[in-house]
Amino acid sequence: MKLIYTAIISLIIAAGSAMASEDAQTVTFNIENMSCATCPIAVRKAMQRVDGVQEVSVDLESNTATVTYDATATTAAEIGTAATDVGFPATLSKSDSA
Ligand SMILES: [Cu+2]
Repeated sequence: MKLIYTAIISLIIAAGSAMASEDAQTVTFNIENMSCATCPIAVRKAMQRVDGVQEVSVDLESNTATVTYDATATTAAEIGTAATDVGFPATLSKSDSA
């Protein structure tokens, strides 16, 4: 009886940690070189290829990209590099670089 009890408790703990494992974080990048309407699409695609990236929204008007990612899977630096590598140098916006 005690064994079953322990098994049930471990199951609950496992389920709880699976839910908490998505350590979502949102950062904003300043993006250079965006000159037309298709540039944001290229930036978005490059960033979304990075494992752990959940959401990318690129704004051509303000030359920024807002990215939500799983901090246990990737880093802001890696996401910025992905955009830089396809020709759009990305730097973390000042308010996020703390
Ligand atoms: Cu373009």
